[in-house]
Amino acid sequence: MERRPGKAGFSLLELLVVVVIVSILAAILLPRFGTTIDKTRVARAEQELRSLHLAFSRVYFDTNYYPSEVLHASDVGLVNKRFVPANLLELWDGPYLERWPESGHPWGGRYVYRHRPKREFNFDNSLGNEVWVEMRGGALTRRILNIIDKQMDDGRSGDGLILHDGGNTLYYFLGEGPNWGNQNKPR
Ligand SMILES: [Ca+2]
Ligand SMILES: [Ca+2]
Repeated sequence: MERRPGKAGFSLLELLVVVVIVSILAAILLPRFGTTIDKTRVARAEQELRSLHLAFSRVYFDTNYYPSEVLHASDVGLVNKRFVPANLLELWDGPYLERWPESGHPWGGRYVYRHRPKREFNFDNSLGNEVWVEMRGGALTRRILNIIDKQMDDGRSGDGLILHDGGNTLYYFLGEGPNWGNQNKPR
């Protein structure tokens, strides 16, 4: 049988070339693909944080108070008014948000509303009226939180209006003011 060295050798070479090209492409494209996913998620998280900020600012503007924290409740008074005190029901002009992001943030954890003392967010010298939203848990990493801090704040984890620690929780400052539960205390 006549051997066709040219053809057989070329096929092997072709195969090798294809393998090399595929590995190079994978090396180039896979990290980019990963970054693209991150960018999309980062954009969604930033949009959700801004929506929450706006909604809480509007409910504060209307009722003169921020909602109180409610244990185990996600929506504390932006969508549903069941936690609004009776004397403020007339001022509540919601819903301020179409729905609370129940499915959580883009990396699988939750958004949590906080109204409690936080020294780092005490800008009015009255400790205890600090209000913020936490983005916590899931597959959050220090890198993701750094990107968000850079894009929405000052890029420093321990300073400014966005703080984060350990790559697991982001604290997003919303404002300062009394809440529905302490509306009789001095402002
Ligand atoms: Ca304060
Ligand atoms: Ca910061």
